[in-house]
Amino acid sequence: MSADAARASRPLVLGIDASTQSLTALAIDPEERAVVARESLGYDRDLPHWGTRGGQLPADDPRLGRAPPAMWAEALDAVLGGLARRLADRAGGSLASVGAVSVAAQQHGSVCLRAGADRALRELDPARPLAAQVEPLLARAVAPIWTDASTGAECRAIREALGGRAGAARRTGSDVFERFTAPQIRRFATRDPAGWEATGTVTLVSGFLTSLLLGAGAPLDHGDASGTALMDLATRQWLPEALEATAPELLRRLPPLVHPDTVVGTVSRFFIERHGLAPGCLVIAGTGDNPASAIGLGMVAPGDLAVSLGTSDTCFALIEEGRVDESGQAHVFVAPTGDPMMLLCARNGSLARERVRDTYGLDWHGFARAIETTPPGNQGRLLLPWFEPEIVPRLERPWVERLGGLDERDPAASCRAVVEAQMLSLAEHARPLLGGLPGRDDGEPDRPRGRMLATGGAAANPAVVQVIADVFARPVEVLDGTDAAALGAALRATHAWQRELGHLASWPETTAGFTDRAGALVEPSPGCREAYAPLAAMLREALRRIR
Ligand code: XUL
Repeated sequence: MSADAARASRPLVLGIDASTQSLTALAIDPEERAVVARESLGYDRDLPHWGTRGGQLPADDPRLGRAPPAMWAEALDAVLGGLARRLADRAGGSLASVGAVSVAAQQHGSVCLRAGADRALRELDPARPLAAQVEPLLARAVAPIWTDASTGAECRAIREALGGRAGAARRTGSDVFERFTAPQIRRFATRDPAGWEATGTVTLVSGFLTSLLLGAGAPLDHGDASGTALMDLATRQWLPEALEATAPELLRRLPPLVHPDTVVGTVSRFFIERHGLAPGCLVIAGTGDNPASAIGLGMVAPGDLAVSLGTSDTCFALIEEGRVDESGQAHVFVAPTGDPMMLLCARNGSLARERVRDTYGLDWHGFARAIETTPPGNQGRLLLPWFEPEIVPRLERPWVERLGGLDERDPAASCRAVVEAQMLSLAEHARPLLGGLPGRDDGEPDRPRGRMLATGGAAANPAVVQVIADVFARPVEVLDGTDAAALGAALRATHAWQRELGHLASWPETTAGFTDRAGALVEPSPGCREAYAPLAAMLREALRRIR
């Protein structure tokens, strides 16, 4: 056997990420620690007959966020076909070498399947496309997704049943948010009782796609279930008070809950005959894209923290057991390691940076220069960056304000001021869950900390990364997170598969070689804690005033 052929027949693992706008599959070789094939499809561009824009269906009401689940099924079918061809091009490889597969997907979205869908899934015809066979199984042709903001009234009702913001956060890990699954189910069951009656199973996007792979109803993992507002974070069981406040006879419609590291079965005949997967290929419980990304970025120990700078900025971290944010801004989900993880999502990310950059007619290079020519802490000046309504902090209306005498005619100070305000806001809102951040007043001693990562488009800008290191007072590694969720899914599948084979690989052993640092560590500047304490206090004061 040639070296190429030998490599092509080595066991592979598959990770699939169904994100808002695209579906991506990665095949990895866990032994060689390499991604061996990638296939990706964008819904708008590659499946235009569904009529989506940005992966969702256009709607007159801007608060609605909807997508057709049958489109995700078609994407899965197409991407696996494409991936099989790519592997064949690689010295005759095939999906038959795949030992395990797992799905990551956009969080919170709910898919309603008709009673009896289980049997139909088992009997899918491999000679026919998947989407056409899945469509009749849907009790609701569209799924609400995480961009939906139409459920304010439903959130209030469920929040009240859970004892208000703090009560909801204590019980479920988060306050009840519009995009979370429980208020979405409540809205559907109330407005379309016949549709609810016809629903045999209500599952998440990750659970839906995992069910397709299994040819049977798949359990949900604790990670994705923690974004439903229906799971008791302490016991990791469905929470009776939340079920009752959401919809009648909900429990019998919900899948069972499992630890993220669970093998839930093997792939169905459809995928064996249509795409050439092996009969014994294991299916690992699916999870949300954020928990999967944590693994895909190599965040495997409590204290590991990442800031991802994109259209929206997110900050996530593995945290200690038992912490929640009773003010209801930050979420606590369950990470694939089983540890709790914090997630903060700020909408005014690159948009706000671009607004300020464009005001002064700069390009990104000029924006970086502006930051470099001003000192950390910006001599006490800050620019509140909420050009659009914000998620964290919760703001229904835009709020842009220059503080500490920041002069509009000063481009350099303004560029630094917007980035510092964004990072300070993330740090400030992470504080109840992390402790030990600049300007803290919780009196906690410094504890040993893990890795801190920066990823996403703006992390390519060294001046911005330096601000992150300074504000968080931690050395920062820059990582390319483009396929973090799909890679995380593949690494989760690897971990669970090895466990099934009796190899108890640790998480650092599983991720090593895939998520290691590429570049140099960016160290915090000397004196940054002192420089940011007054700004952190100024931001806290502004937040009190705004609320
Ligand atoms: C997280 C959230 C989004 C989606 C995006 O709470 O709503 O990050 O998971 O795919």
